[in-house]
Amino acid sequence: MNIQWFPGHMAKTRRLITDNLKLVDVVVELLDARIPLSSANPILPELLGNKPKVIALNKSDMADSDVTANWIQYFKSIGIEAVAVSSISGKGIDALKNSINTVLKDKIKMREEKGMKNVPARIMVVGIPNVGKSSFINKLSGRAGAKTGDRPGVTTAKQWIRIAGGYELLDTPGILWPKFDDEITGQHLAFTGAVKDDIYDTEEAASLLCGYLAEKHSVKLKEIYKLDDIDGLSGYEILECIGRKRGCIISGGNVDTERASKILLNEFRGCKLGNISLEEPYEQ
Ligand SMILES: Nc1nc2c(ncn2[C@@H]2O[C@H](COP(=O)(O)OP(=O)(O)O)[C@@H](O)[C@H]2O)c(=O)[nH]1
Ligand SMILES: [Mg+2]
Repeated sequence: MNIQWFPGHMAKTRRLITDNLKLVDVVVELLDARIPLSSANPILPELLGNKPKVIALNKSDMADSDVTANWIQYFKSIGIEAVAVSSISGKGIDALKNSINTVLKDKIKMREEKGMKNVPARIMVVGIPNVGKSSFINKLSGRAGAKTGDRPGVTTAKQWIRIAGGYELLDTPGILWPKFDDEITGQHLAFTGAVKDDIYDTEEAASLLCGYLAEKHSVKLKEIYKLDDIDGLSGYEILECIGRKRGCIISGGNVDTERASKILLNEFRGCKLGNISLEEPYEQ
């Protein structure tokens, strides 16, 4: 599932997206609502030029809804249409269609004036791996099994999926790479499971997550793992406390921090600590 982004892949991806862009009226950029900055591709704006775009903040069911609302407000303030969606529940899909109509308003009007009625608005979905592109395409199109290409740069016959309301969706999403060179981005991708624990080792990711949670969500962290005083402890030490509470003990009474790491990361990703957004607008 994980894609290694070599320069060759990146060049092919660029070309593929640029080619497909010519066929569509609007692009839906899928971002993870919990990490709208880290789940964004750095060169997308350059690829898109002035092609109309709508941002879908996906996995909003896992994000802090107040923070997501702030993000939508923020994007609005810089002239970008954004909506919160969940590709699991289908929440926000209708709002997304409205946003597409909004950004295509002039184009639709122009087509009508030329007597071109009922021309479907053609949509392409783009996003980094695991952001939910296949799930989103399936939800938007109301079809069941995922059958979308998951390899970058692989050209397949283009299929258009008809969607109620006068749209056609390209069944192959554009798969973009995340930012590689930013440490915080890497951490946020690792915490949310967007990358399969391969840019950080599990213990490093879990220790960093403990540090973050102790700083921003200490009440919840202490409650869920029944921790006493964690003031002044390092992320790794907190991880050890969590391991001890969860019975992750190896011979000699030491904590199995590897197991504790997996527990914490799984529970964080499963929202056991609540709906936590890792990134907020205006604090960049
Ligand atoms: N909770 C939640 N999970 C989602 C959502 N969208 C996708 N997922 C999950 O995220 C993972 C990656 O989704 P997928 O559609 O394969 O992502 P893709 O790699 O971008 O095509 C899967 O486990 C999905 O079930 C969503 O809106 N909410
Ligand atoms: Mg996919």
